[in-house]
Amino acid sequence: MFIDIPSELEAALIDLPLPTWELDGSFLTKSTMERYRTELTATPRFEETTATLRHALIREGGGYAVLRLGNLAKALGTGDRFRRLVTGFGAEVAAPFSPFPQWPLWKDIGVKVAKDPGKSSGIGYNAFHMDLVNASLPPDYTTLLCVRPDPLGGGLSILSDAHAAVARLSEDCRALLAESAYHYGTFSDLFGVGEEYKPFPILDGSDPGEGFVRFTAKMLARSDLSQAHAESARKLAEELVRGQVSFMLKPGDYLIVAQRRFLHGREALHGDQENIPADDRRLLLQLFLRAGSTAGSARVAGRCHR
Ligand SMILES: O=C(O)CCC(=O)C(=O)O
Ligand SMILES: [Fe+2]
Repeated sequence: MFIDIPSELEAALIDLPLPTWELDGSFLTKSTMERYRTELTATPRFEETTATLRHALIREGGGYAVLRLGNLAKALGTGDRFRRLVTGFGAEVAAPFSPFPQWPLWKDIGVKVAKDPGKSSGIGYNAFHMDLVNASLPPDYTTLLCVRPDPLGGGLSILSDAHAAVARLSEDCRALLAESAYHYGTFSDLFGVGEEYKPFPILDGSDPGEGFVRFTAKMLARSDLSQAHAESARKLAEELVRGQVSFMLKPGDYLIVAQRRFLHGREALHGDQENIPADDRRLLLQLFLRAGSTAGSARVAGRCHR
């Protein structure tokens, strides 16, 4: 689901100087959200564009969208002015926040050649997962803003409808996935995402769009699971790959993923990343969104939930 920005909106946004944002703890303040909304809704076709965006995220079978902001990135660069506009778009979906104390709001996902290649910032295949899988309240949305793609052409984004994948599994397999028998990773010092959840069930019986399919395929290689549980997790991972879509994010593309619906990951970067100067390497910026406490998400809830 790719959403282009109408040219009259682009032109207006290029001339719109949004003020610096303020944080209240790890969340964007309500007053910043209101100020951004007031400024942005005065631009032509902004509301219709964000309505399209919200619909892509909550319609049946939906759950991700890419806002194409490349012309804005070209005109403004990818510094503060551009980031304020993108934060304003994010805030129209749900409340922006940072679970990581060391990152102000946006977190850099660069390329670290020495890191576990299968993890964030690694150079390898980043298998299907949800972000903050081992938190009791993971972010409702994870969002990725592309500053620079891999200059060697790798790093396709991959997405898969988690509930559709689960629906293709046998009942026995689903019963195993509903047991509190899975764990992954460490947990410390995180804001706004509840407590550590360990062990957790992958399935909690809720409907698409409501509960999470609490899964990361990274647990297959990195967590000690019983044979039966590992086997059912492997089957889910296979179904996710069977149903995947993949695409290359271009500079200025803003990917928003509803974590209650879709899981995400990344194909390996290409070639010899060590030989790419650090300033030319792939760079994404990550921002998380919490639904339920904003006018934006209230509008979503009003239209599509009971
Ligand atoms: O590198 C990417 O495209 C995705 C990274 C990711 O999913 C993460 O850091 O959580
Ligand atoms: Fe991720």
